[in-house]
Amino acid sequence: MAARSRAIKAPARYHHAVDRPTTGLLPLRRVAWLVPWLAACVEIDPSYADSSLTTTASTTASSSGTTASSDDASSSGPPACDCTPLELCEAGACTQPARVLYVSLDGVTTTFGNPDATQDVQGLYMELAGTWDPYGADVTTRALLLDTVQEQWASLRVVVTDTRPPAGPYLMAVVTATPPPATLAGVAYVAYPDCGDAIPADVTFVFASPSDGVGAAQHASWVSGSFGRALGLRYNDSADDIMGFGNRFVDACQPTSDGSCATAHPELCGNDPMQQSSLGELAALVGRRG
Ligand SMILES: [Ca+2]
Repeated sequence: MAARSRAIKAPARYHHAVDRPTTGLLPLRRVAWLVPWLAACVEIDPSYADSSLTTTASTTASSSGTTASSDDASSSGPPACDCTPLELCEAGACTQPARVLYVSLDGVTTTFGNPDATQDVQGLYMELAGTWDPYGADVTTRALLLDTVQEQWASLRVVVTDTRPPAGPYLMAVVTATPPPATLAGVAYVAYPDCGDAIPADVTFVFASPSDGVGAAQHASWVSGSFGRALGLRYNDSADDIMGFGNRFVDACQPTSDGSCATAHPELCGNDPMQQSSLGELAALVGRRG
């Protein structure tokens, strides 16, 4: 079992930090809190067993269950498909995504163990076993969150949904208005740095509320960042990149800022294991949409 590590995601222009305690699950070390007026902008990466999580699907598609998946929305693109909400539309045909990213917004009760999103089992911290309130947003805010996450993954072969898929594997981000436990105070999201994406059904936590003053768009970047960690992405200090302080996955090599694991595809960046292209890594893992 890997040593636990955690990363702290700080607001823009501030550095997140990663530290790697050498002992087991507890206690956590307190994360530095850098911007008091901004709500939790800290991310923690525990490093014992867990799996992947998935992100959203299109808001309307997943909620209504009647419309096709997300990428047929544009009027001038390829022919629309009559796909199920958990399919992609690629070149006019319905295809199976490489990953399903489930954004859990309606509350959940989790247990601690070998991670399995389908069973609400998280392997992050024992303190994260319990009942978590819904995100609690109105329809518009909820749609903004989901649409933003979907846009952030739009070029990749994933489906993002806020409706729990009937079967796994899928990743799950628990977005909850419940504050984190005291040992995780100030944390924005918690995810396991799943180097090489060894875990297929990660569970991550995003501590966010529509009333926290941060905004659904920023919450979306936390959700996507947590999924990025669950798929093995490392952090950087980019102002643009979700794995830094931005709101999109950047398709360019950038120096990483944490030592959680080697870059999975260093060949994308001149065989430099300390460089990472966030979008390039994700594309290498799940593919780009056709
Ligand atoms: Ca994973």
